[in-house]
Amino acid sequence: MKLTGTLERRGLLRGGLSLGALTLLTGCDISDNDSVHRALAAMSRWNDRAQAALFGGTRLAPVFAEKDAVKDFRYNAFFAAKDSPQLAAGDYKLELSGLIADKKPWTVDMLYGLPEQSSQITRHVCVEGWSMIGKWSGPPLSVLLRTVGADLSAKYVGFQCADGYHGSIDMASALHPQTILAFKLSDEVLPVKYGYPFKVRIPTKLGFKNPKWVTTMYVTNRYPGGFWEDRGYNWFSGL
Ligand SMILES: Nc1nc2c(c(=O)[nH]1)N[C@H]1C(S)=C(S)[C@@H](COP(=O)(O)O)O[C@H]1N2
Ligand SMILES: [Mo]
Repeated sequence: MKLTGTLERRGLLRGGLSLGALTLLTGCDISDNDSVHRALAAMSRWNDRAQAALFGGTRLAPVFAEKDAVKDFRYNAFFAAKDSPQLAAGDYKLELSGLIADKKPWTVDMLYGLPEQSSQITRHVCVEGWSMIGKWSGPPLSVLLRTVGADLSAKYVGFQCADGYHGSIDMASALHPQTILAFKLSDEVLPVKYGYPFKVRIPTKLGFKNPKWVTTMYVTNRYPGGFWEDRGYNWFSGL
């Protein structure tokens, strides 16, 4: 933490590194695309770890008043809303894999019956340049992780979705009190296009880190990446 603190003060983490600084640090020739790419990827992974260490898992996202919550929420995915996966309560199952003791799949009834359900009015921020305040309700993801005997000392929780999307978060973010399984939006059962039967709502992270239509949850120590992360977005993407 001492090193990251010093770097933070020097503005290195906040401001990013210039190409010149990158050359000095890595000794790589910046006219060579491959080595620049490798160096940037290494820096980015280091930055993810630094951000995770700074985050620590306790900082809360701002919450808003009931009147601020937008009812007609904006839809986003890498395809049109009409093509959203239609998951039916009757045959839906959340599959569990990886470092989880009880891998029995979960039905919608079982999920919706989880205790400690509460509401949050928070801001969703999309990297594509829009943000919106909404009201989501459901239990903390930590309740499910504890109930199924997930290894809480593992590094990552990953999600696979019915549309082929996938994503992963650090364990501290997975256990964060505001990280919830959102079963409702604006006090109504989550509509199909917003991720029915649930979206993992993580107000401390950018919108793309909030997976919808989740069909598998897994716990692992091996870096899982994600749909947008594999295309160059920053993995930690904290707010
Ligand atoms: N399965 C899945 N989840 C996803 C996406 C997606 O394309 N597929 N898009 C992400 C992005 S970029 C955003 S901004 C939010 C949009 O959520 P919303 O439709 O509830 O506003 O979902 C995120 N989760
Ligand atoms: Mo997004």
